[in-house]
Amino acid sequence: MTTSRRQVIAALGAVPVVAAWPGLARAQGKIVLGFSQIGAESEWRTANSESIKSAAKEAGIELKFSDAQQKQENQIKAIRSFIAQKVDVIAFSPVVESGWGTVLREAKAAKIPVILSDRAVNEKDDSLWVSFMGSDFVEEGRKAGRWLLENMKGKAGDVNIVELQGTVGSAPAIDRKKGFEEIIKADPRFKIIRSQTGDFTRAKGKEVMEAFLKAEGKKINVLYAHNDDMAIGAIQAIEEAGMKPAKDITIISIDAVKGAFEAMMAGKLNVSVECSPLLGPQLMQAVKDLKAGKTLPRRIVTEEGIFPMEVAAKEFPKRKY
Ligand code: GYE
Repeated sequence: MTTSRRQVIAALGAVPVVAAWPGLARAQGKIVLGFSQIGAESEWRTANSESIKSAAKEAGIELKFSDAQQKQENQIKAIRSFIAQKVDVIAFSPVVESGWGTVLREAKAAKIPVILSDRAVNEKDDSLWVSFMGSDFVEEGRKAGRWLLENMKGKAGDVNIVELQGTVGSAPAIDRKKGFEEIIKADPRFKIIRSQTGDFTRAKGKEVMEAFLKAEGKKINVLYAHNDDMAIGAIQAIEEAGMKPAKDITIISIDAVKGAFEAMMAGKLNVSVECSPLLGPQLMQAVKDLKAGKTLPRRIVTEEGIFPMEVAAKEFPKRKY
């Protein structure tokens, strides 16, 4: 299995693909990949779609790309249409974790292998997909928590945190909350005083932060946002309330997209934990490997770092998304 840059492969019980999907190795001509994308809710998602489209082109794979506008029902429709079109491989980024069993069984019955891209599903029967590639969201939450603990060492008294969660029921929202809480519970001074979804968008992030500020005002010491877009929306709300982002309120977010680097260089965001959307090349490699009858690792984890504002200007020119 070839991997693109900085990808670590963990082969957790590999599946014999040819035996499981007999039609595939026999397929002729250009490989057809059906991809169901969540939508265009964030800078991350836009970069992810772009990575998939350009990698498909480069790999000579015919891509049927469908945008679900953040609705699970649209993703299910798209997957059914891929099955009807008899594509070679289906890949998708599930907007939420649950509710995929029926459609995945339909794909399996049609002998079309499914790759989960970016987000996981919560289904007991793990024979319904051949591989899951993407980040470790729990670890991202832990990184955010560790940074906070380290950077609040000198502060006396309670640390009041407000949390902007991602899309309700989505893997990154569930896991980023879990990883963060796991770390901060080590110190009882750290308290999440408000937590609400901002659906991973700037507009919602701003709106919910306005409500937090109305309710808690100067009590808020820290904002933990599950993605950069919500943090950027919240920064606007904080400024409009006459407070200084990254100074009056410490701000932590996840993704490390260019918009976050710009906010850090402007001194308005303290830190962003990296989550790479550049999954296209490894997805196309996986599709080719499947077609060649190779065995895919069950889990392909993206390797990622963390960027505090102090290094933002130096790192910015190297950023690809
Ligand atoms: O962090 C967020 C996006 O699933 C990792 O979805 C992805 C998340 C990403 O909308 O910005």
